[in-house]
Amino acid sequence: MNEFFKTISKIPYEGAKSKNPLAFHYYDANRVIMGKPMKEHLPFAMAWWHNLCASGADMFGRGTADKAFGVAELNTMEHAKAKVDVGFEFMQKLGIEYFCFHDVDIVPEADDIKETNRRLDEISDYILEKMKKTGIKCLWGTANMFSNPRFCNGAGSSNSAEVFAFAAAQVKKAIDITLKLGGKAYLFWGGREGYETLLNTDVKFEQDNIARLMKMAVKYARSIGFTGDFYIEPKPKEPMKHQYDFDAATAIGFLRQYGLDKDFKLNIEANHATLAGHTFEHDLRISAIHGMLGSIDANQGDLLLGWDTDEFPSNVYTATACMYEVLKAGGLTGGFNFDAKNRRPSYTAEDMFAGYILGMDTFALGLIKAAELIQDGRIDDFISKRYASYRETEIGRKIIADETDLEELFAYAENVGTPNLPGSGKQEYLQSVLNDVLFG
Ligand code: XLS
Ligand code: NI
Ligand code: NI
Repeated sequence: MNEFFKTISKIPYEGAKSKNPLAFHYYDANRVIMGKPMKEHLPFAMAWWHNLCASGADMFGRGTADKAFGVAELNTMEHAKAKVDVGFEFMQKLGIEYFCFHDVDIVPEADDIKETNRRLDEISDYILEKMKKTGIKCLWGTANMFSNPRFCNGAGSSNSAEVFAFAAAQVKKAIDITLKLGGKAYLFWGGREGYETLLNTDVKFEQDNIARLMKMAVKYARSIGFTGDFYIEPKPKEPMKHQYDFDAATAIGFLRQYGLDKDFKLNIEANHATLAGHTFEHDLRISAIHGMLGSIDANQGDLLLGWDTDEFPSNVYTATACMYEVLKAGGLTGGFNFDAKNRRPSYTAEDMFAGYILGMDTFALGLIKAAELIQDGRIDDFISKRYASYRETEIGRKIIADETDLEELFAYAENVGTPNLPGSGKQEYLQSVLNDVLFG
């Protein structure tokens, strides 16, 4: 295999003082934090689609980045193989151990599904060889059921039974390939599983059908020996106005309603949480308390814009809050997939590395600071004391032991007459604690 990034060698860790743009400043793979090396806390993954396919095209102009990777004809199997070569070189140089893919990222889709499936068999053999040589693994696979025009009304939620059948066929093949590549999980992001107007939509029918497709996927995958998790990746809008998997809480309700909660967990994407009007850490916490925090799409949005900008994460406050949730949850069974792309004017090969270095360093800093915050203990201590009245008073103990009722609490309140205020929330003090840990 020819080296593609000839001027870039393996990215070293050089520490925060280094001015080398092609070095890690915080991500030190083997540094032990809370008993585990950084690389185990942070199983990073490369997103095939942004890194190897997207060229920066938007609705106002064509791409700026050359993702031909030296191949004369785009969207050929030769091009698909060049992406594999370049992708594995890229991951090796960054020390990234996982990748995530959609079916149509790894091969060009043909008009006839039989030919697409043949191409998928061919490319997955090629990928598998590279995986064996490098030790790089698959985090999750998925089927792209939103780009092709047949999915304009959704996939599982389509009004057309024929489209539903094609969605099912793609899911089957994508599960086959994910299993073949040893993927840890299989993901559903319901890109067009939503609607624009109730004037043409039967919401209940569509949701029932999405669940049918997911149940078939679980049944089939288990029958061929796939033991990994399934994921739903919630997103509130874009491309559809109303998306059925609005946020973590909505997706959890859906999974429970249809009895899918034993097989599924959530893949939380930072930019999707903020589009839903939540912080990233909110959706992580909601997933974690339900035992459904599976994996993370690590990126960030722009709060001044109303769409999914998929930026490389640079915000250390957010990364710290995220890693605090992850550490408290005991780590991820999945990983951190950089569902992120360079800004359109950052179109060079070096920019591809700069994006990942920024993202990996930001999460490394977040991990270091989250561990310090936990070791500092002031936040945990404050939260514990804030609820102390349920442990330290008789009435509190009765409430949480489910040993009281409205009549008794009514009598209690009448007896007290006027309650004490519940104690200061001390938000400003706690924000100072966070700043002390981050910058002190
Ligand atoms: C789009 C989603 C998508 C999923 C995979 O907004 O983030 O990239 O992660 O289909
Ligand atoms: Ni997204
Ligand atoms: Ni995503």
